[in-house]
Amino acid sequence: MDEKIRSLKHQIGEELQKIESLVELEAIRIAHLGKKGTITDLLKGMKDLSNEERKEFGKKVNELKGSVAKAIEKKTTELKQKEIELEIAAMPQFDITTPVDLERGSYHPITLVQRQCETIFKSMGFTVEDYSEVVTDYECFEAVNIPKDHPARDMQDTYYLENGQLLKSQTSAAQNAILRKYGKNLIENGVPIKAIFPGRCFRNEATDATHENTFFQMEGVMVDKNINISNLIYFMKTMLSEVFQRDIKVRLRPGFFPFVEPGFELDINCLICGGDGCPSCNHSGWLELCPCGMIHPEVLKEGGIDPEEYTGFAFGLGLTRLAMMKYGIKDIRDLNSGSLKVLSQFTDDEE
Ligand code: FA5
Repeated sequence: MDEKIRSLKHQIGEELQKIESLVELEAIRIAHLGKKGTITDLLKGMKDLSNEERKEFGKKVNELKGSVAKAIEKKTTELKQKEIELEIAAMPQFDITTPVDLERGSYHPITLVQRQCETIFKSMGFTVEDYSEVVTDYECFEAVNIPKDHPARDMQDTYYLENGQLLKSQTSAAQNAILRKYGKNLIENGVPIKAIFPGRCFRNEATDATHENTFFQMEGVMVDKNINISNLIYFMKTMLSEVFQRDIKVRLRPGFFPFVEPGFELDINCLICGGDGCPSCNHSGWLELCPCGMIHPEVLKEGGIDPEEYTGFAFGLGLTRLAMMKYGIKDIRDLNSGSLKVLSQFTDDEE
């Protein structure tokens, strides 16, 4: 009987060595370990043995069963590993170091200048605010000292919605909310209000090389005790020299806006023609870029701030025009064109 066990063990070992697939392995498992398998068969011969021999034989058969099961398990792992290796070898091979020619997206030039201005102003202690594009008549006009029937309303052809609200025609629409948001901290803790708020503006205007009906502005306000025009000029100068990284000619001239007193127009020497005059500057050599001024006492009052105690400046930077000047874009309409040919040429300075 022992001989039978030994030769069966040897036979199974040889069979396991020869096979190369999981299917063959399963056949071997059934042939030897299955209900009608060779190992179960061995037990059938036990009836002719004495009790003692039977015990001994049963133990050996069980050992054989265990070692065969273990060998099959080992072979299963081996064959599975081999199958995976074959699958990998059959996959299409590629070299991950090969350079690829993927078309990269790029930021819109307005996004680029907006981000740059945000970085500049943040470094000077300003916070960046977001504001809705749909506003009320109060926010856009009344709160900034443009009452109903005021002739200044004609300066901006506004898009009105059926519900009486309007599409923001100027970022000054956020001034009142900003004064109210930070006024408490100014009054109670002496922390100056320093905020910028970029945003899209809409005006029902005829378009040309420098006018769009949808364009971006970036409003800025600073309010504290003793703020004066020299503070305003300092921040405007710093912003422009940071954006252009070179000296550019600007001029400041009186300008009328109901929410500032005094008010200024800040023009930039046209960088498309160098000031000689071209369609991009309406042949004047100058481009209106950033009107500004000292916040009107009525606007401060409406924002909950005492104009006897505090003063401040505000500016309304034309971001879209700034992008034109920075990137040498001759016609403002190219910026809203959606043309990738035009827009994909611009990259961030830091890239
Ligand atoms: C205003 O909108 C004022 N709210 C600016 C302001 C803020 C003044 C705070 C004083 C204090 P204006 O309408 O001039 O002003 O527009 C400001 C700037 O936005 C312009 O100088 C120009 O650069 C840009 N801008 C105005 N209209 C257009 C347009 N149709 N297309 C492109 N840019 C425009």
